[in-house]
Amino acid sequence: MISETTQSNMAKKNQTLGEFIIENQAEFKYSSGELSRLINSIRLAAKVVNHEVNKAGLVDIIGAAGDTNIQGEDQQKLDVYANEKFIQTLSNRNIVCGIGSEENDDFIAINSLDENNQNKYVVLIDPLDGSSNIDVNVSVGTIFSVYRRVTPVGTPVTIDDFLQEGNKQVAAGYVIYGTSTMLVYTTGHGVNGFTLNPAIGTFYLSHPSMQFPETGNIYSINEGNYAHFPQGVKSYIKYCQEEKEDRPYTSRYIGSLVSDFHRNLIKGGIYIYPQTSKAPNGKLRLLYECNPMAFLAEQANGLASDGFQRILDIQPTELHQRVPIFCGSRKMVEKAEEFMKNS
Ligand code: P6P
Repeated sequence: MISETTQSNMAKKNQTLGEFIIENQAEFKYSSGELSRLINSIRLAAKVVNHEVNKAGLVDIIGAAGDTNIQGEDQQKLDVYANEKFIQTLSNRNIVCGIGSEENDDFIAINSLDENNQNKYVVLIDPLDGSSNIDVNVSVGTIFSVYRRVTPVGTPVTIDDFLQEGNKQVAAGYVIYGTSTMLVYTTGHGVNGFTLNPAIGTFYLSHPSMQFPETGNIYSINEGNYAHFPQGVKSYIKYCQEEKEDRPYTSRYIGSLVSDFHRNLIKGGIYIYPQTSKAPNGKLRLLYECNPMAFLAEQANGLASDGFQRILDIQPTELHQRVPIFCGSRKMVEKAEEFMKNS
């Protein structure tokens, strides 16, 4: 006997992203269709970037970044290209009043001189995370985070609109350009995954109501930095490697946050980028890497902390600040936090 929930999820499978957005629009308490239009603009940019990312392997034919391709067009670095495409589509829909990006030192104000600018949302993006993997044909991703502005509508957007705690996000998600291209996002009502059918350029609901398994046996961390890790992380790694009833765990590290997170979300696991003696705040950025992944993790019944406190409760102080992150299956994050606290 299939449960009602499974039946409803099965019924939803193969729904298109467009249908899903319309059907769930009412769930979003501010909804006047703006958030839906925002997600739609991310969908469009994801398809455009996907097309270029998948061509990257043909660089020898179409020209490397900085050269001109066979059409005589300037070949751009893919992360620059992705950044431009997401900024362009987000700016064109008259929904967003500001964008913060890993690729831009300062935030970008959209139509800020127009006092009729009624746009209510700001977006933070890592347009192509893990882009160094492109040359070796490893999956990469786009990460996005959405807030309602805190300054009055119709006034210029300020840094305060971006420096909001992660628990104020109204939407967050990622695009993973892998063996298939997926858009995985939340608006605070669970996490849903959509797979692109490139033949017709449509995203279909392939992973409804995604949830982290409560525990798992995969740990993702760059063990090359072992000598520089805090003692709690060193002890947790040794715990993962012990010969016990449920261990040793498997070590899997792709070097692409979106890919490691996505695999752990499906199979169970923990991703850790801790502080080190060389990088006292870790490497990952709070606003457009850790906060969106933490929102997704918690919406998928997982956890995300800096080893001591909830990522989503950290008060940001600057646009590109870094924080340590431990995120994934609930019981695995709790165990790692235990080692951090005891050390
Ligand atoms: P390291 C990619 O540059 C990234 O931001 C994440 O996607 C990835 O998990 C991490 O950095 C890899 O960093 O220092 O292990 O090469």
